[in-house]
Amino acid sequence: MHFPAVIVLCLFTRIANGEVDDDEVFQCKPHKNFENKVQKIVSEKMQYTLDPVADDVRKIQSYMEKADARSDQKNKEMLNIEARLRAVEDKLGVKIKLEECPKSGTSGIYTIYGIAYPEGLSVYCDTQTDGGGWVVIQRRFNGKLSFDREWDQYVKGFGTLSGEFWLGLDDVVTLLSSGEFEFRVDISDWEGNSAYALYSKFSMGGTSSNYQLTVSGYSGTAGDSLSHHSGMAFSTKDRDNDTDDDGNCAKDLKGGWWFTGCNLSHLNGVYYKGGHYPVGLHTVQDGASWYYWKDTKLYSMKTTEMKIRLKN
Ligand SMILES: [Ca+2]
Repeated sequence: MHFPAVIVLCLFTRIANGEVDDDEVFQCKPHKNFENKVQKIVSEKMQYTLDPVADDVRKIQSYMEKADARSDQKNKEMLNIEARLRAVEDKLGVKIKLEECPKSGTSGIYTIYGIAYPEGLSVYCDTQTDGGGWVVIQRRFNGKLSFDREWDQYVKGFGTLSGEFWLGLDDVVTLLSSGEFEFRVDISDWEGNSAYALYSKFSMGGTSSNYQLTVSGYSGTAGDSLSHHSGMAFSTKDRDNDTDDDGNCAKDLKGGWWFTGCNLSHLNGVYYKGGHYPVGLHTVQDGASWYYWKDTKLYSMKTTEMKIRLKN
């Protein structure tokens, strides 16, 4: 694996250009002469000398070689590399941005780069809401995509970024690992109203915890319908991790979520056009719901977006 070298080159390229560029020379491919490449970028594009950070660059290179040589130590070495990168940032007086969506321009599909994605990850970015910079992890707006899916699909993601989608738990966990994130939900109903819920803290455990959710620090207009689910593992119809000993919430409610036994929110529920669905016809409350906004679980949202943003 060569991605540590790739990461550093990408990051310095981003420093030099102010953003990711399409310069073929620095398209995140491994380079043998790392120090010279960095020097070239820094001196030509930034008009800086590498001297203040030369030792750091050499140490990063050393860490990269060690990480390459001992894959079992990879994670630890990568932490060292990241620490060194932070030191380089401090000395250059330039902030290296990781895992971020643009904070202006048009919302849509972008490629973001970072420690775990040296060659980039395609995501849908919300560049406008509350200052932009949001990586959208779930988006629904027409009901064409079924969210009644099994564990593996929720882990890997499904749908298309240009349409409705679920980014995937693994990618979300990886993105979250690069720093502290805030979380936002934007929802709208079928009468033209919209609301949001913002959480100042949002994190998720990995696969060994069944993607356990930690969320707090609510503000917004939609009401806090997610803190209730903090501490819960993710469940799908084929992986019942809820607290209902008798039932299977994800199976009954037709979508994956961090169910208790069962829910105050479930944005992956059934997309009922028109919003309301009658009691009696459906014996369970399986709509795409956000309880404290609509004061009833029997209402399915017209649009939903779940998004994360790196905190400054
Ligand atoms: Ca159960």
